[in-house]
Amino acid sequence: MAKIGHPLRILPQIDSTNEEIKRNLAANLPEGAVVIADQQTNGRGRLGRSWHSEFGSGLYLSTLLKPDLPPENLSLVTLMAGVATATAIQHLAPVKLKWPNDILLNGKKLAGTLCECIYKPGSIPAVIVGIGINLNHTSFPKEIQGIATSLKLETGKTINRSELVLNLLQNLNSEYIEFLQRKNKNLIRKWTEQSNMFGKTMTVHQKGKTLLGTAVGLNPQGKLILQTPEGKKHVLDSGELIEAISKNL
Ligand code: BT5
Repeated sequence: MAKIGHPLRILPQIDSTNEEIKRNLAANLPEGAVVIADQQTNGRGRLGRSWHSEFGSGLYLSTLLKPDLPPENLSLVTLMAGVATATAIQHLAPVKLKWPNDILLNGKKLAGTLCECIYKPGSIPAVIVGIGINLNHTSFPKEIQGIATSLKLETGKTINRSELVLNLLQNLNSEYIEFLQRKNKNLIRKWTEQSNMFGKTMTVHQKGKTLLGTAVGLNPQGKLILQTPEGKKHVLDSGELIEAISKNL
């Protein structure tokens, strides 16, 4: 396994760090390569959504992994990225993981991860792990003002991006080693410990229907299990929109 962070490129501006990695795949970009940008002009979220990436205020980072594992293990990469990110921030503020890819602080979104798998027949899949963290933003655009926050807004402190990057890369490395060793139970336990979703009531919009239930755990593939008031268990897909009914999820 290559060390995550070698090589490391820091760019003043790019459309999206995930896209930049993707563009370099054909040139045999090595596993562990990292791209960081001071600003993204087309930062991406999941499902075609965008990621607000203003100049100099956030951490916008992507890395390339090439895990030689069966495809069913790859769904856990998002949880791995979440655990590494939350662990890297924990000493600055009490962040919480929200399934599948959010990192919340005081109930607002502080960071998000975007993991993209690229399969090529006969070769190990390329997994691009993108991480966006709001560090020193003092405000957000109207559309996300009510849901987004930054470490500066919540703690009053100015965050040093380089220190956080070092911490994040160390955590990504150690989580990735465990991931390759298929210590999935460990990963799921760590994710669960850093989340406050469990035991809370929430609604889920699933194929045109609304489901009400309590989050009771993650299955071995890292999917969320929701239990309805009648005791029926549903396994959720990550595309489904979850809204907390309880506050501070
Ligand atoms: C995510 O998507 O949370 C994944 C974010 C990943 C961003 C990183 S930055 C480095 C790398 N390069 C990229 O191009 N992307 C990755 P999702 O769960 O779909 O959440 C997107 C939603 O979060 C948006 O629709 C907004 O509602 C909200 N949002 C957008 N920008 C935000 C921000 N800076 N802080 C908090 N919330 C934001």
